[in-house]
Amino acid sequence: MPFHNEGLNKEMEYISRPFEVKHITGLFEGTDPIMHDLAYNLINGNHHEVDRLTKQALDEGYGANDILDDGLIAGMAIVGIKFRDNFIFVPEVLVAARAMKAGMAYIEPILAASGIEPIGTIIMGTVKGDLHDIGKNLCIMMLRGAGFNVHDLGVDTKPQEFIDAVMEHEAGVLGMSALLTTTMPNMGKTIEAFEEMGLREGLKVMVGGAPLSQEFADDMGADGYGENAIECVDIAKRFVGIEEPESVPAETSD
Ligand code: B12
Repeated sequence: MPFHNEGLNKEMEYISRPFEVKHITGLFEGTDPIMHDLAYNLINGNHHEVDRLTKQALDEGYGANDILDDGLIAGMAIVGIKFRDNFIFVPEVLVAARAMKAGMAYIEPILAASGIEPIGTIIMGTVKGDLHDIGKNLCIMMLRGAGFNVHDLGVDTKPQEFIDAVMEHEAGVLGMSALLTTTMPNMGKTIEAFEEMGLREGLKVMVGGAPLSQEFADDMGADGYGENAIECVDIAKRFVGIEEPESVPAETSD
């Protein structure tokens, strides 16, 4: 088994797609044991351990960016795959998110101070009339983990609020979530509002939520539709010109 941490070696057994095994192995290859420990504890939601190990790694001289990439994000990549493949469910993802947050509490201020550029700025919100936010929050957590600067507008977001936020933060990507068939049309109305203001050009719009489909997304003029948080990250990366192995469709890659 390739890694120092026995638990992490076991986690690899959940990854079946060959290109993903290669990708994840690549993330950990050549990295130090403390990164494997960090990733393993993040995957399993041990936020006290992630807190302790992140601090220890910083004290030992590891860079904030290396801890983020080699420990936290690498661990979160496995969480995403386990979630997509139904090995874990929402509660486990939320505890992993809490663990990620524990590590990010040390990392974020350092990165902010060092001026490392985020890979893109995204506005995310659940549309008007809709109070569901668990899926949106998972997407945001994964997007932040992937290096995006995400502004969360919360739930029940009116078209004008999306417009104001996109303008204020000069965001290139807008993500909308809807869980109710009655609120899904508010995504289309928001896109129309951007068009009416002459702000649609140059903005990439992605949509998601359990009742949505690619067809619905196409009909209302969205640029991308994602079925889960992994796809959300893949779409956002594509929008900013980054292609990842995760983008390879499952049926062509197995
Ligand atoms: C939890 C829940 C609630 C909670 C919400 C808590 C919260 N903070 O979110 C509460 C109790 C508040 C609630 C209220 C209601 N709910 Co409710 N709720 C659910 C439930 C059980 C789970 C939703 C969920 O969190 N799923 C888990 C997450 C992880 O999945 P997800 O949201 O789909 O997100 C993933 C993807 O869709 C995607 N994604 C999501 N957003 C985005 C965005 C982008 C850009 C991209 C790319 C991807 C993406 O990635 C996510 C992660 O993988 C669903 C049933 C179900 N199984 O879906 C009903 C459900 C959505 N609710 C329903 C209803 C009817 C209601 C109420 C109207 C009930 C009532 N009579 O009051 C109210 C409406 C309140 C309102 N105005 O919004 C119905 C909707 C039916 C319909 N066809 O419209 C459902 C389907 C239940 C049912 N079978 O009847 N609900």
